[in-house]
Amino acid sequence: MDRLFDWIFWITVVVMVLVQGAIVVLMIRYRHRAGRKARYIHGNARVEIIWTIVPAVILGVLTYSSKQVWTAIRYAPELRPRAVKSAKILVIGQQFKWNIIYPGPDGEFGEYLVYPKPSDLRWPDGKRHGGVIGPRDLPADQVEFEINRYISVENPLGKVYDDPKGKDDDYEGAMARVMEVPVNRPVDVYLTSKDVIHSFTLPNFRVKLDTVPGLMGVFTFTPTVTNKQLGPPGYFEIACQELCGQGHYTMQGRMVVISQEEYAAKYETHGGGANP
Ligand SMILES: [Cu+2]
Repeated sequence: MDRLFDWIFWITVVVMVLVQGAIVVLMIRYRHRAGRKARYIHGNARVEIIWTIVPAVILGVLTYSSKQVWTAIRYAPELRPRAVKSAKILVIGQQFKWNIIYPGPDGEFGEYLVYPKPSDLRWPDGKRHGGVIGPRDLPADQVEFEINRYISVENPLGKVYDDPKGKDDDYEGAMARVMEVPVNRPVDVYLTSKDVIHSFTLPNFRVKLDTVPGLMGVFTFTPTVTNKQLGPPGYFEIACQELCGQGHYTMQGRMVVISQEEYAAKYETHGGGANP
């Protein structure tokens, strides 16, 4: 992708120098002189054909190359061989923090972001809140308070606790924690949002994608060096690149690339407790 950036940059530089240079030369050559009259000319078909076809070919090549980069980033989970085991991470954006969730040994996420409505017979987690089994049983002046409490305090991720896929998920302490990924393994980052549109961005890896409420996006990248090998500052920045509210500028996170063994021990062994 960096090669593509370089190509676009240098093509743009060359075109800019040619066009601006031509303007300066023509301005000087045809500056005002007393007694000189303007001459009218018709277009030159051959020159016009050339300056249409050349940019068209350049744009065609750039489009084709961009499409390949885009496919590698966005469709890797479907296109790679089955045998390749990626590391999956679910990121839920919310004002103004990133929630980082690992799928556990089964490699699959449970369901999240399920929240109560005032008309619901039962609370989504099957427990009692506000002393009743469902928001429908609450008086009108209390229901908003209880639902807000559920969303912000009781079950902020809206986790569905009885989803079998989610039983082994590593989700506790998800909010604003450091995201850890294994080196030399494709990392699939699944992205969604609890409230507004954010944009999950890893500037060092040239990948970013909006997190949209109600939608699940995914992109893939492969780190090639651990933070231990790189030295200070010992982490990569996670940024939000969508103006998402007053605290947008505080919505930073950290990502650390660790060894494959360390990652497997921490996030892919049963109970997640193999590491001391
Ligand atoms: Cu944000």
